Amino acid sequence: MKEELKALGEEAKKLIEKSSNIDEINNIRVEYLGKKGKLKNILRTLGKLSPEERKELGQLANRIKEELEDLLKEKTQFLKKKALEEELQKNRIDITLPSHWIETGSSHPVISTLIDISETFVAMGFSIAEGPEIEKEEYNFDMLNIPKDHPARDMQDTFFLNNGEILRTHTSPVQIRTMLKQKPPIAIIAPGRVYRKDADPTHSPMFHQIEGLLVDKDVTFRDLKGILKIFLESVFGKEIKIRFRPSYFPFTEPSAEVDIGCTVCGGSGCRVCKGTGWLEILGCGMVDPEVFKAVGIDPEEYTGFAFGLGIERIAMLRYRITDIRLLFTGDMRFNHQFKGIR
Ligand code: FA5
Repeated sequence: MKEELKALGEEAKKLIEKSSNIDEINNIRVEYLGKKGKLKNILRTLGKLSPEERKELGQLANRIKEELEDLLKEKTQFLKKKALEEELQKNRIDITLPSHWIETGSSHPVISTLIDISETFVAMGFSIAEGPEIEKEEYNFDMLNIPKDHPARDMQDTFFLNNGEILRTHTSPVQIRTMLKQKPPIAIIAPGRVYRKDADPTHSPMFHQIEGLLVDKDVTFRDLKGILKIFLESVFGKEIKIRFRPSYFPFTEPSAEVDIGCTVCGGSGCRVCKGTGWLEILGCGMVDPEVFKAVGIDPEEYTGFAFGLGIERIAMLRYRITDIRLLFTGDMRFNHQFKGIR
């Protein structure tokens, strides 16, 4: 029986050594050390032996059992480690490989400028109004005190549509639309696209304007100057040079145009400012009584100011862009230069 036990132990050891996965190990454990296993089977027959032999064989069986348990444990750990290493090897991630490049977009300089300007006016209490780009001549011209035969119509070369409507030449018709549906006090800005037959380094056939309108009792030209100064300083910084030049618009009286010192050349003269050192960025003035009459507001009771500024011009001066057409070509090399500006 002693030989039988030893042979069983050796047999199990060889199997453990040869085993190559956890399932095999588990099977060996059940087959040799389990309740109905081979070792237990031999031990069951111990009863037939003398007490001395029983003791001796009992001790031998325990030794073999402990030895096999240790070997099984050791092999299990070895196989688990090996399996883990194989798994890691198989799914290895090379962290030195370059990652996928995700191209991020950026805000267009015209849109960033439009948002910044709008936010400055909203912070001063103006709300945002909108109007259509396809507009009635009546709102774009007539009610703004520009009758059909008025030479001022030529100031803004117009695109006419077949249905008798036009592409709005400025955002000023939003003044009319607002005053027709809202009674003073009014404080609005109206950003949007406008269209004119116009094309050179500082003029584009489609461009953006922001209209401003403030109507209340006792509004003066001083209020207009103050608001525009706050706005220009917030966009260009306190050191910006500003000048008000007397001008003419049929819908404002008195009227002015505002120029700022050319930020591209610093005032010495360049292509953008056409050698003058100044660039015109907006038109403004006190709302003409004729406009108030056209929308049913009493000019004896209310006064107001209005302004209209060109966003592209402001973006050009802000980012030192020398040709307005660059803003609309969609050339990614140009657009990418403005990443992160907003
Ligand atoms: C007007 O359009 C008036 N509606 C502005 C106004 C509103 C005056 C309210 C008084 C009261 P003007 O045609 O000057 O005015 O245009 C205003 C601004 O738009 C200009 O100062 C200029 O900055 C910009 N602008 C004009 N034409 C173009 C163009 N073709 N491309 C880019 N910007 C332009």
